[in-house]
Amino acid sequence: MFCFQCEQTAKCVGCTNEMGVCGKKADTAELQDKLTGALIGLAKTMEGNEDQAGDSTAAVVVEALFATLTNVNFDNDALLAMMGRVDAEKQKLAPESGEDNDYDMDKLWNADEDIRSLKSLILFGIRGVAAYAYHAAVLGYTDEAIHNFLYKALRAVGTDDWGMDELLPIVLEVGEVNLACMALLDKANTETFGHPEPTEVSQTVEKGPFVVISGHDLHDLKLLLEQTEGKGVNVYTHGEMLPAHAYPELKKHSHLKGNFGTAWQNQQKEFADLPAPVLFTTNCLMTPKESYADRVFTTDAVGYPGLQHIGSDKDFSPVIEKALELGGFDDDTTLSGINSGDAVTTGFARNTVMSVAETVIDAVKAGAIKHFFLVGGCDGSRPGRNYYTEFVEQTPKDTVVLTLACGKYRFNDLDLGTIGGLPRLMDVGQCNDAYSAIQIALALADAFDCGVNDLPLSMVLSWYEQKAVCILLTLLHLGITGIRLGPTLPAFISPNVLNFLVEKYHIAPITTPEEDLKAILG
Ligand code: FS2
Ligand code: SF4
Repeated sequence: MFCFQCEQTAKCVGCTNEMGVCGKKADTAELQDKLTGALIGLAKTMEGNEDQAGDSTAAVVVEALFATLTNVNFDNDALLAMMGRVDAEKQKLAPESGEDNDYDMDKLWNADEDIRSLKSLILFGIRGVAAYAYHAAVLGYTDEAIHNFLYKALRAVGTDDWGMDELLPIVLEVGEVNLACMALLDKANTETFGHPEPTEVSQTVEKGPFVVISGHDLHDLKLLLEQTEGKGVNVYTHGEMLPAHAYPELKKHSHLKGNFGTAWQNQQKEFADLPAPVLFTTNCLMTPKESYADRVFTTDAVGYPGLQHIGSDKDFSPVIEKALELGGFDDDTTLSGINSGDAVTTGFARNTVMSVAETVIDAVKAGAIKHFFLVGGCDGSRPGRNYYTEFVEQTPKDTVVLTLACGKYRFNDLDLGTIGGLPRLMDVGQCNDAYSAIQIALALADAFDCGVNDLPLSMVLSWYEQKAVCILLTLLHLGITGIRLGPTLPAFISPNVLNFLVEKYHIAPITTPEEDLKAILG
C-alpha cells in the first residue's frame, strides 16, 4: 500500500506496510485507490457531456470521494459496493466503455515528485470538498458547478502529461470551489437549523440511557433527536458535533443534553467503559477496541467491518435499543482527564460576531483589542500539538482568539476572560465553519477599509486530514498570506511546491509559541 494523505502518515513520509497508522489495512488502501481510479475513469467518460450526468452520478462521486478521506471508511464490502455504483454510472453514460479507462493510481504515486505533490493537493483537496458537498446535499442543497469541478479535478489527476503550469491553477481552483461549497453548507445549515447562538454546553452526562453522536452531520443529529424524543434517551455530542448545540432548531430538543469527551484521537480511551452507544456520522473513526466495538454504529459514508451500519432509511432503532439496554451511568458523570471543565461554550459564528461588529470595531479603534488570532484546525496525537494549547494560553489579554474544528479541544476549557464584554476565546464551529471565520475577517477588512492581510489578524492552523487541505487552499485562493501551519508540514508537499507556497504566500511552519507570538506581535 501507499498512502500519505494525512498528517500522521508513517515517519512523515508515507504508510507503506500492511497497515497505515490510522488502522487502514493494505487491501482497503488498494481498494480505495481502485475506487479513486474508477472515479477518474468515470470523469473521463463524462468529458464534454457533463450535462448527461444525473443526480446519481454526482451522488456516487461525492460519496466515494468522501469515503476515501482519512478515518471514514475501512469496510471493503462498502467500498466494493461503491465501485459497483461507479461502474453502473459509466455503463449508463457510455455503454461500450467497460473498465478500460480506470486510472492506475500507481502512476500518480510514482510520478515526478512535484507533479505528485500538485496532483495530491488536488485529489486530497476534493476529498475534503466532497465531504462538505455531502452534508449540504442531505439537507437538499446541491450545486452542479461544484460537481462539474469535481469531475474536472479528477480528470486532472488522471492526465499524465500535465506539468506545473496546467496543475497549479487547478490546485487554487480547489480552494475557490471549496469556498463556494462551504458557503452552500453554511446556507444549508443556517436555513435549516437557524443561525448558531452563543451556547454553554454541559460536559456532565446525566444518569440514565444516552447516545453519543460524533462527526459533522447535523441532519443525522436532527433525525436522532426526533427518533429519541420521549423515549427516555438523552443525546450527547462528541468531537466535531459539539457546535450543533448552538443551532436553534437543534438546541430546542431538551434531551440534547451536552457534550461527551474530547477530540477524535482520545476515543479509544474515552469510549472504553462507556455505558452507551456511539454513532459516527463522519470521520474521525478509529479502529474500535474489542471492549466497545459492539456499541459503535456508523452511518452515511462511514464504515468499518463488523460494525452495525445504519443505512439510508435512517432508522436509528438499533442505536436507541442499545442505549436502553446499556442504561447509561448510575450517577451524573463528568469525564476526567484533559478538558474536564463543567461546561464549554460554542456558537460564535458569523451572525453572532457580526451582530456585535460595532463593539468589536470600536474596541480595535480604541486600542482595547490589539490583535485577533484564528487558532483552528484538526487535532491529532503527535506530541507537538501541545503547541496550540500553549500558544492560546500565552496570547496577551488584549487579544481575541477565534477557533474552530476539533483542534479546539486542546484549549476550549481555558478561561481566557473577556474583552469589551465579549469572551476572549470564541468557538466559531466545525471545520467547515471556516467559511464563517472568513466572512468575519472579510467584514472586519471592509470596516477598516483594508485587505484581510492588513488586519491585525493571524492564522495559526493545525491540520490532520483532507478537509484541512481544502480549507488551506481556500485561504490561499483568497490571497491570505503568513499562515502558520503545524504540527508538521504535509508529506505530499514537495520541496519545490513548498518553496512556491513560502515565496508567494509566506506560509511558515509553527516554531514555538513564544517565538511565533513574538514574531506576530513584534
Ligand atoms: Fe477533526 Fe476529524 Fe473537522 Fe477533521 S474530527 S480531524 O475530521 O474535519 O476536524
Ligand atoms: Fe497513513 Fe493517514 Fe493514509 Fe491512514 S490515512 S494510511 S494514517 S497516510
